[in-house]
Amino acid sequence: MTLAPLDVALIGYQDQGNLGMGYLAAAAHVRGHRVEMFDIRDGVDRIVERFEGHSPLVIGFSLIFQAFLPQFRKFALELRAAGIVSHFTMGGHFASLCHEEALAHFPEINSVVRYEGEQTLVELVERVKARADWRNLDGIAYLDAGNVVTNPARALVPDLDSLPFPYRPYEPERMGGLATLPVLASRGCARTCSFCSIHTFYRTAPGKVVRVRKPAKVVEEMLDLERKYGVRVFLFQDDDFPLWKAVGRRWATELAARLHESGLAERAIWKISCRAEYVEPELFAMLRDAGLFLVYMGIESGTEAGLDVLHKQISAERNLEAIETLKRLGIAFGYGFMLFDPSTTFESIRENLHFLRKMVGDGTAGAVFSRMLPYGGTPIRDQLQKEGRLRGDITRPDYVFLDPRINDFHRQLVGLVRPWVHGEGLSYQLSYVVDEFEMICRLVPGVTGGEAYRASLKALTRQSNERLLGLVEHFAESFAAGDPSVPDRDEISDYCETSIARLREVRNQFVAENVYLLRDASEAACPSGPVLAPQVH
Ligand code: B12
Ligand code: SF4
Repeated sequence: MTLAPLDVALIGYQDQGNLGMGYLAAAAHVRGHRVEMFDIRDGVDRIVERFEGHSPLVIGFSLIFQAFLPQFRKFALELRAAGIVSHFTMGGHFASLCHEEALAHFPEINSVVRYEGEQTLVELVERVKARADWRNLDGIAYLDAGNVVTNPARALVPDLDSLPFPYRPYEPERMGGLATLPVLASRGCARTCSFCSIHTFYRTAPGKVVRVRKPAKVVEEMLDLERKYGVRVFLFQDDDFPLWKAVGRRWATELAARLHESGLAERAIWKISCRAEYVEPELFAMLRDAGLFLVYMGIESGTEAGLDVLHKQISAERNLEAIETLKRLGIAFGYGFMLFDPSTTFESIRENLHFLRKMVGDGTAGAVFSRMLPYGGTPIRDQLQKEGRLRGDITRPDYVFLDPRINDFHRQLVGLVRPWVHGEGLSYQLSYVVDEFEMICRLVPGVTGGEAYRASLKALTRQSNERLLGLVEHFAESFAAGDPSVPDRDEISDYCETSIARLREVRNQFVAENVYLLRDASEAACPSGPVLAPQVH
């Protein structure tokens, strides 16, 4: 059967379901437009094939990460070479905040849609469809004879509940065999961390920065996802889950009450990201009883100087207190931590390692850390530029440290700790398996061997963390003292590989012991057939 040609094709990364594209597609659908979403990794040929001989009116690129800009441009040029004549547009944080740079590096694009794109995309498609002039639309920028034209920014969506639920034409990803999908309860963040593009994105556009959905609508969407896809694990992707002050507590109390009323509190679990100062024992005990199982926090630094440079507006002690509270309440946690920021010294590295030991030395989560990167549109990037310390380019925004020895130290350390802290490194695998176990404990009653498994995971994580943190500490000390020797890379790789093999063994044994229970839970969760907890490979 040949379908009508597409009005809009949205192209981007679809990991964990891309909510930005889902919201855009839904907004265009309700206005009667034919929209499909494509993962850029499908490649030009497969995507063009799915256009069935017709160029869509508009192709919208969703640039979630600025480093992908050259890849998106190459992709667009290949589409053109394949005869696609659509209007090309692009949106996302970088495109919105640095539209001039985006247009300079991708001059073939017809327009950029800035900030929240639902309304602007719909109007753009309608103009293109009617062969009307789109150049005077609010919310866009474009090149006119090489000059950037920036139209007035469009106001943020005032009422998030006025938006249709995101379009999700895909199978949910699975953890422990259980279906998971992302949801949003709010957009925006009231804080002003110097390295973050989220607050600048929402503050630069006119309108209220933080907007929160009604708990009833959030639960309605969750029930809808449970019914359609058997979702048991909801990942809230809010920039900062709305728990701030009395108003946040009231909102959370209503959400919890509605989750209990609907029965979801007993059938489903959920994860949030939030600031550490919201983590109060009573509030979080209530949220845990309504299904909260995992909290991600941007801890970022264990030194007051680092927290200051990053403008986190919180103390290291308060961050630790939040972690301790979560541990006591039995809620799993993940965190972001920037061992390297523009203020880094050997002394701050030492203090940060001490902090990480306090936080995860007991093996409750894998030790992870990164280097702060100066993304486009962030205050710290502007500051570094003023100081003449900004380096790199769009794909690799970077800066130099004040102590030049840290530049060399960082470069060497990155190679050494890669087996732990790259995307599939040991620390992340440990945390993944710990989170998966927490999910299983909450959703699959009656598993056997759980306590022994938990103890093994904790012991493996503790050993790994100690090895990693010890390595960084010794290397930093000897490097600072002028010792040129570097730890043995092969030994490190062997250690991480052996630990991953051991983790796999322990995990697969637990799965094998509980195979029927897990299969039943997965079958109940998935209307389209059972999916067993995958083995760790
Ligand atoms: C969920 C999330 C993820 C998820 C899911 C990603 C996905 N496929 O959607 C995962 C965990 C996979 C992820 C991974 C990464 N992420 Co991420 N992620 C987020 C997060 C927290 C929420 C995204 C979201 O759903 N927002 C809600 C929707 C509704 O908003 P939106 O995406 O902005 O879309 C709206 C507008 O931007 C606009 N728009 C967007 N695209 C388009 C396209 C068109 C055509 C139009 C018209 C409009 C438009 O309209 C949308 C609707 O209003 C954001 C922070 C944030 N607030 O956006 C970071 C964020 C986008 N991630 C970020 C980063 C760095 C990454 C990683 C590179 C991390 C890493 N080191 O691996 C990877 C890259 C992965 C990839 N392959 O793309 C950065 C990007 C920084 C930058 N300036 O480039 C952000 C901004 C967080 C931050 N401040 O550090 N991420
Ligand atoms: S890092 Fe988190 S708390 Fe800070 S501004 Fe960004 S979203 Fe808000």
